Amino acid sequence: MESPYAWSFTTGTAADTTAPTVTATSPANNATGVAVNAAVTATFSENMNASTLTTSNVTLKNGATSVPGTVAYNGTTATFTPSSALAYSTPYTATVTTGVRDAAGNAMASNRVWTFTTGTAPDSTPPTITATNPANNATGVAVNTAVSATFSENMNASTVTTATFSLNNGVTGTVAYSGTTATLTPSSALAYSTQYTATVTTGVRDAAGNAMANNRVWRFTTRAAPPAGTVRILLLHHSTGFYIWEGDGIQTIPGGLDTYNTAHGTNYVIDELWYPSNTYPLGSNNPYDYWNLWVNTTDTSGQFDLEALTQNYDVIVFKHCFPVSDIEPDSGTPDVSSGGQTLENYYLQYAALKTRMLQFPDKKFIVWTGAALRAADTTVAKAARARIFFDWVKGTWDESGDNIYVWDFYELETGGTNYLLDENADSSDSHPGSAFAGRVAPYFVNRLVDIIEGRGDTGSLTGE
Ligand SMILES: [Ca+2]
Ligand SMILES: [Ca+2]
Ligand SMILES: [Ca+2]
Repeated sequence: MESPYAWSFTTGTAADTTAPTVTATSPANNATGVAVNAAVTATFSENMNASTLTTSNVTLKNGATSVPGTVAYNGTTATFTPSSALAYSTPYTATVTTGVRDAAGNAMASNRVWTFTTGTAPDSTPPTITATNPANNATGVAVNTAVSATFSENMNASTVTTATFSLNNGVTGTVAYSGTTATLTPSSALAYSTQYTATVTTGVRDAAGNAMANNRVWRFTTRAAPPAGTVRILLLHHSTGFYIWEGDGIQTIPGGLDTYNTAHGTNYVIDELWYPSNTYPLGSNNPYDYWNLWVNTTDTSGQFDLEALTQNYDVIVFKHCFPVSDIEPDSGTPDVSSGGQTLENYYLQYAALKTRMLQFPDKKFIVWTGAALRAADTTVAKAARARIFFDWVKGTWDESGDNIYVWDFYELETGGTNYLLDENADSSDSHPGSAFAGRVAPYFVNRLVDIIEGRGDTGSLTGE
């Protein structure tokens, strides 16, 4: 036998029967903030039959609307390129259908579907200034004020500088930016009674680089200089007034005024006086009693009259204790010289007092509204009359431009109701409580200082 003949061979590979898959997509499924010029790609697990990668089998839709575009195939990646930019903030659905086949003709087992959402439109809106402090045309502005501008949106902080935010009159200072607010802090106090112009230029830009459309310019005027000499103030009161004078033992009227003097270099000196004194037979401080002592002037109980009081004081503060709010119905026969506590009599007495105080134009008078009664200490009708009276005092009787002013104690006590609120009251009666007194004593000081310094007609009536 001849030698055996040996040979070898290799069988061919098995035919490809494995379906292709999509191994990666771009954008990824559920991607957000996708660029509107992004291409959409699908990468397959193997080489594909390029002729099957068509716009029929690789699609992009917004809802039911097809996005026009072209499909290219390279490597193992099919790319759908939209004909134009996608819309902002819009969801899209990409699909590769089972119409695509691998090189051996195997179809994908199922459609591959994924979604993504494009990003928001870029900011092309110029920023604006929504508020300024001081406001345009503000008057009585403190000389130690900072000046601020609040923008409609976040700004590029590096554009908010002393070059883009400034005050005129040679003011130097620093500019800070925080939140959406730019603040210019002058290096030293502004001048009194001076108009300033603040400017924010179009050099400021929002975070996207948009400039303001126009410069923002506003003006304000600083307050007048405080009186240089001593201002003497007298608070006439009975018990309710003294409760506020003492405050809560920490916040007091004289303490608050001392603090103000120290901070502002002023010399406002306040005294208090139980008035009328106990030698006055009626022992009360209702509207009738002030009329009797200041207008009628026939009292012989040794009370200071208005000439005597104004000889020693520049500012006279007067008030009533809570019995003033115990107001009876009108009788129909108003009488200025009646001690009857009716609206008709109060109106006449206040009118006469006003005429009298206007005879002292170099002095200032402050009437302290109230006091009010607790609901438990009065009736609905009496409390309603008290509300009518004190609304009349501040809304009708008090006028701008004269030497008479109001501190609206009644509003602080009642919180807008007709009654001394229980939480503002002493536990036993309609006297103010200590916590309330401590809270409002600084308000009185604010109001007093406003009036002394010429802001009586523009400042808050409560001093808050
Ligand atoms: Ca295959
Ligand atoms: Ca903007
Ligand atoms: Ca007035």
